[in-house]
Amino acid sequence: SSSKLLIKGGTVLNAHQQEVADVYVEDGIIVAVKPNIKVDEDVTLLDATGKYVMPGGIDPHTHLAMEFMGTETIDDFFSGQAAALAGGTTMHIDFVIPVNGSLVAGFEAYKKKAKKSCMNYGFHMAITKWDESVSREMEIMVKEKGINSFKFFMAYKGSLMISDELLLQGLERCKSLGALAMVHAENGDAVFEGQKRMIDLGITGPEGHALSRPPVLEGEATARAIRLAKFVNTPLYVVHVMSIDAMEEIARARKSGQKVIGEPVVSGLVLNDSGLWDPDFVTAAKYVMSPPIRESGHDKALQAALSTGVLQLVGTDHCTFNSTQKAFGIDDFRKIPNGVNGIEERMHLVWDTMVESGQISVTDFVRITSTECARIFNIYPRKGAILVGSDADIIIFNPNSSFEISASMHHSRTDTNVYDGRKGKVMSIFLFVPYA
Ligand code: DUC
Ligand code: ZN
Ligand code: ZN
Ligand code: ZN
Repeated sequence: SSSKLLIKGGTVLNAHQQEVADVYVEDGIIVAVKPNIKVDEDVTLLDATGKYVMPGGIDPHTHLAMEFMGTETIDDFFSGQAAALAGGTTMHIDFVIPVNGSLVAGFEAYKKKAKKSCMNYGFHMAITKWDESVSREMEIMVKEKGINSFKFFMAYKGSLMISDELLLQGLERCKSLGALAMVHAENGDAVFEGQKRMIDLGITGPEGHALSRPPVLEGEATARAIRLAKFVNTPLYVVHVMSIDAMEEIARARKSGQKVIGEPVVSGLVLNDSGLWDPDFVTAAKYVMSPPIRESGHDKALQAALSTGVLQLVGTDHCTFNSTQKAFGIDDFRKIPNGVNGIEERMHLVWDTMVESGQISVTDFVRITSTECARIFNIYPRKGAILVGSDADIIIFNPNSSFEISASMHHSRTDTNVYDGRKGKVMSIFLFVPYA
């Protein structure tokens, strides 16, 4: 038997157009998109009149079941994906972390973690050190495992950070394999000095985290990565663009014709640090992520850059730790596990911040939350579109009905939510692909 569904009368949104049409789905694949589709009686009918019908969100940047800073993220592939689905995101791309320096071992470990999955996912690979064997294994990843994007760390001195010399080798390797190089761009040496300064001044609380790694260090590393990518002549993807400083470097490079992609994350677009550093540790520590949430002004500038195409898609860096885990850093902000939630809230908050404010159109919303990610990572038009032949990862969005985001209602396992009290739109999610 087959599953058949007809979504009737909604406004179908794609990145390239909007139209009032019906969407007919069989066995998880979109079979027809046009007005007034007639079907047999065994077809399930859904009335979407007055609602938007659009491709499910794709989050290009998540960390589920990741071991990091002496602990493991509280959301695994089940709870993280449940949260994603509840918020209209039907696919995400997570970062494989190598095991004992081995990419292959890391990949196998993540395949195991991902057995709990209830939706499609993809993988990038984080490069946590650099040597000949990593370089060799990159080829296996690209040719045999389907991983085509590699992230290098310019921060996390003493653990993940690599030197410019090694970053150059990594960029060269990406170029020769036809893979996309990604960077976490903060100057790790300077962050290390900044952290010492804060501790010497007796600033040990969560506010010390932000003060120790200001926007200038993100701007410097972003500029350096862009120039090194230019020297090698290979495209660059800058993850979690959190500051005007970094965004302006990306704008300049793109204007000159260089292939640079900038990914802001929801936290950088909608939060700023005024009022964040509450004297209560737990209240403040939940906001600690890297790069840090910036002063007021960066948020609005990143929104503007997204609306003009200087930045192209929105991720989350969903990386959740509960209050007990955050408390590892109660005496020293350097030990607070870095990361905030967002996989469940991204679609809501981008809609609220960008569409409701009139900064982007409803079709742009689809582009920056879904289509652009599918294009960059080679999964379009199977994902990221409501087109004949695409996967039926479909969301129905009611623009006239809201709810309040809260830690008590969310689906993530974490006990806090950095978006508490904000508004989201009511939506339904339809996923008909069998996920084995
Ligand atoms: N930043 C975070 O906040 N968490 C995960 C890793 C990172 O770079
Ligand atoms: Zn629910
Ligand atoms: Zn990062
Ligand atoms: Zn990340």
